[in-house]
Order: sequence, then C-alpha cells, then structure tokens
Amino acid sequence: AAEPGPIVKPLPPDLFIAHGTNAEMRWEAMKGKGLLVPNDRFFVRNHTRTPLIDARTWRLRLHGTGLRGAPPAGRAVEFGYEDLLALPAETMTVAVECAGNGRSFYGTQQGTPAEGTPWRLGGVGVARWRGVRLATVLERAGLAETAVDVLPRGLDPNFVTGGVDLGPVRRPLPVAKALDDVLLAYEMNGEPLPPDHGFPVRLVVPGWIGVSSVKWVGEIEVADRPLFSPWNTRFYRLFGPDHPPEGGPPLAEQVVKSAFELPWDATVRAGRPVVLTGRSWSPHGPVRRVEVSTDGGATWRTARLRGPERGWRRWETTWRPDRPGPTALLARATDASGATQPDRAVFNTYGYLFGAVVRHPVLVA
Ligand code: MTE
Ligand code: MO
Repeated sequence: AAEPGPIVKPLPPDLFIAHGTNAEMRWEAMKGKGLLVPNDRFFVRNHTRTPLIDARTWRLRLHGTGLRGAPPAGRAVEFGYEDLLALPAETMTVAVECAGNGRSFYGTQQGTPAEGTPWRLGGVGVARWRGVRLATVLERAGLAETAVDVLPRGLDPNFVTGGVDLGPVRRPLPVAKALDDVLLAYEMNGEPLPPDHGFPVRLVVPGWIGVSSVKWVGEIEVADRPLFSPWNTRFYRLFGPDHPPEGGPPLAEQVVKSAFELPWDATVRAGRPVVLTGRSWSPHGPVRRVEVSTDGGATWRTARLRGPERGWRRWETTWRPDRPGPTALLARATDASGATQPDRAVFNTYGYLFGAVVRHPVLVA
C-alpha cells in the first residue's frame, strides 16, 4: 500500500500549491467568498506529518515548576478531551499565519533568496476557532504566581534536520501572552479540528507567528524560569547581515500584509472594467486604509473597505486596464497603529516576516 502523504486532506491543484510537507492556499479561491477560509482549503504547515490521534485515549498533561504545590519534579495534571469540552467555551475569529508567509519575495522581488518553504502569500487563513482559554486550563491546573513560561508540545513525529533529531515541535510562550488571549481550540469553523489542523486540540495564539499555535498538543510544561527550544533559539529569530550574530529576539507578532484574490500571472482584457478584490490583515488592530496601484507603483488610489473586520478586512476597487502588456498590481495597507507596508523588507536568512508591498504580475491582453 502507498505510504500516506504528510497531509491527510486532499490538495486539489486549483485550491492549493503544494510544497513538500506544506500546502498554501491559492488566493484566487477566496474571490468573492466570506470572511472565513473553509477547512478544506486552509493552508497546512507541517514540520513532519499529520498524526492521527484517538480522542478517547488522548490526554493533555500539565506539569512543571510553574504549577503550585509541585513536589520538585513530580506533579502533573491531566485533562481528557471530554474534560476540555466541559469547561467554559469561547470562540474567536482570528488569522493563523506562518512567519515565513511571503518568503519567496525576498528572492523574486528583492533579489536575495531566503532559506525555507517558498510561500507566496497563501500561508495564512482566518477561521472561527472554538475552545477553552489556555488561562482557564492553567488556572485549573494550579498556575503559580512565579510562573514565567509555558511550553506546549506537539504529538506529531519529531523534527529531524541535518541528521539531528530536534524532538517534538514545541515553543515557549511567555505567561503574560498565555493568560491574555490564547485559545486551546478543539473546533475550526464549527467542526471538530480536522487532523491536519491539530485534532484533537491545538493552540491558537492571536497575532503571533504561526508556529506559536502548536497543533496536536499533548503536553504543556509550565516553568518558573525561561524555557528554550530550537523553535525559539535556532529558528524564528531574525538572522543575517542586518541582525545580531545570535539572532534577534524570538519572533512574536506578525506584520501588516495584503493580498489580491487573483491568480498569479492573471490575464485581464484591455478596455473592460475588472473589480479587483483582496484582503489585508494586521496583528496591531484594524486595517484603516488600503491603497492599490495598477501601474507598478507609479500611482495609487484608495480601495473601498468591505464588510466587518474579523481576522482580516476585505476590500475592492474597479480597474479599467487600457494599455496591453505586462503590469504589476500592488496593495498597501495601513493599520490603526499607523503601521504601513514598506516598499522593501529587511532581509533575514530564513525569510520571516515579509511585510513589504508585493508586486502581483498581471498581463493585460
Ligand atoms: N504544531 C506542530 N505540532 N507541528 C508543526 O509542524 N507547525 C506550525 C504550527 N503548529 C506545526 C505546529 C506552523 S510553522 C504553523 S505556520 C502553523 O502550525 C500552521 O497551522 P495550520 O497547518 O493549521 O495552517
Ligand atoms: Mo509557520
């Protein structure tokens, strides 16, 4: 029998661009659609492969020096799937986005390719997540006032790179963020989490780089001191010529970005109006303004913002292309904090946080 792939759900080529163990959403598939990305078209980012977990035997185990009454290395508190479902539930509509989303543009647009999955802009999605606040579970487990860091671990196979086993995917979260708005989610868009998105339970960490939102979580260490893993030391820091030799601080928040709901290298007819649609999103609060250029950045107009903002904001503008030939469409968002997408992103070796305005190639024919 054929070995199952690293991703369980089908990846039809009109909805996804596959990249090894990962798959990005095709933006044109969101044209005219609602706010939420349906589960069957949501991007997948797997360090290894999707595990199939039985909810009946699954346990979430909390332990560590950051829990009260801990005999030095002893006490653990366990929750089963039904235990979590019985706790007070919350829902939130937020984006999960890979830190490397947009990475390919360091190479194709700025001339310096970065290492890693060559995402265009499809490494992001917005869903309605339902679950228990991580704060609720930490409090029930006996969170100590001295707790500093919280380290969730995935139950997927260990990540092996360059012949070295780095262990299960895990990444510490400061206790302040863990208590603020983090969800232990068991539902995505009204369904139990699909296997590829973390069944039975995953973290959803609003505004933070995707790797914080650990999938298939089975264990959470709570410590009274800072914790480390390769996912906040070796990876997910800014390395390279413009950054400190040990890397910048561990990455936390994403940056403001925009995308057109249009095929890459789309063809449009000269002399016919076309409604350009897209979405913009930011971790720093609502998108206030989106400007669009249809002439490669020479002139700009303001797009109409459409509908409510949840996770992201939809927008549109009408364009009447006249001159036949290749051009580039650009979208530039500004959020409520005043942050605007720059013309260029500062290079880093692993190509994280590409927030510059993307030049979307289009042919007028
Ligand atoms: N959690 C585990 N256990 N293993 C992983 O490989 N990938 C992370 C994060 N959580 C990962 C994980 C990364 S890098 C991202 S961007 C998000 O999951 C992607 O979530 P999605 O696959 O549901 O879109
Ligand atoms: Mo990611």
